[in-house]
Amino acid sequence: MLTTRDASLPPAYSETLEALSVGPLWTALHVLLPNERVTSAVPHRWRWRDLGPLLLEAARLVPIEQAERRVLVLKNPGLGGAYAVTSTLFAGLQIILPGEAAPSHHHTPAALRLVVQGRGAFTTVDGVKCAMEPGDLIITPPMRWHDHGHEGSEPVVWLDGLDIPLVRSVDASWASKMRPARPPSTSIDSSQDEFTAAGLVPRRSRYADTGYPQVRWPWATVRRALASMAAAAPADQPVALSYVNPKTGAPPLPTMGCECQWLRPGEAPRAARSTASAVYYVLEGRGESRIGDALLAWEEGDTFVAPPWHFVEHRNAAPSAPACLFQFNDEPALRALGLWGEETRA
Ligand code: GTQ
Ligand code: FE2
Repeated sequence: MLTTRDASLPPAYSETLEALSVGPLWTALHVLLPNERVTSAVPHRWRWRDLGPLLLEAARLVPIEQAERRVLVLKNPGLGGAYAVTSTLFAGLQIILPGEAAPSHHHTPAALRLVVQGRGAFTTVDGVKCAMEPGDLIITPPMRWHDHGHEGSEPVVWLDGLDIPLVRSVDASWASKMRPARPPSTSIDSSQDEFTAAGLVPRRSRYADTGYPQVRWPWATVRRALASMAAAAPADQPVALSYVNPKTGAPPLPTMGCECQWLRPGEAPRAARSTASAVYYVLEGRGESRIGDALLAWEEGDTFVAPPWHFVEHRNAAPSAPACLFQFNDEPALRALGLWGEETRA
């Protein structure tokens, strides 16, 4: 807590300061500039086993017309009830039923989605139709129109990641009014024709140049790449891939980065910490992660969060199966601000 009044000063002096909207720095200096990095966010895990049934119930209770986006928001227990999973990031689980449509809008916060369950839904990003298969990553960059539809026969759930708390902290959050979703102008996205192989980019794209040539990364492609790497890498070398803009090598979004890590049976890579915060989603397998002093067990479909500057150490607990962890983080934002740093445990 910030102390704004020095009790040793004459009360009249303090009152004058307050009346003039002025405060002493000396009572607050070490809160503003602490000697240790601090965050109120805590490590936490949300189980799919708990949230899956609640999402289905939300789908029964809340019409899509009313909700516009039917999302259960993951609230970090340390952040006082805020709709924030860390001080910078928002995470939520969204559910859509067959035949439903979530109307189109655009906004200054960047968004990404990682498909959790079900087939047949799609997200349209600036007219580009992105199929949603379990494990797929889809981005909706700042100010790009997007809506969601569903042509399949089972509920579809995905994890939404946005930079809403970060954008709000600089008073830059804004969204357009909703408008009804329009039919997409494409039947596929560029991950299906122009970006199907690493190291190859189209000489000339048939898609509009928005600065985001790829907006979908199919899980089938990512998994194949991870499996190849895992088969070849020595046991002491971690297997992880970063999602990038294939034309520039930059992170997929200006503020958020995404990675996928493959843990071989029994593998537990060296603990590391960074000034970034990250939200993890368990694509496959089961294991546990030590985050700071907390030990979080996880299995497929679970989501968990690592606050900034907490040592993170994952372990695949299965004797023979791999474990795959997706993460999104605020590393690009921190790098852009000159605030990024990391260390591995000695
Ligand atoms: O699907 O467009 O979880 O705009 C939060 C804000 C989802 C969305 C969220 C959004 C969306
Ligand atoms: Fe949105």
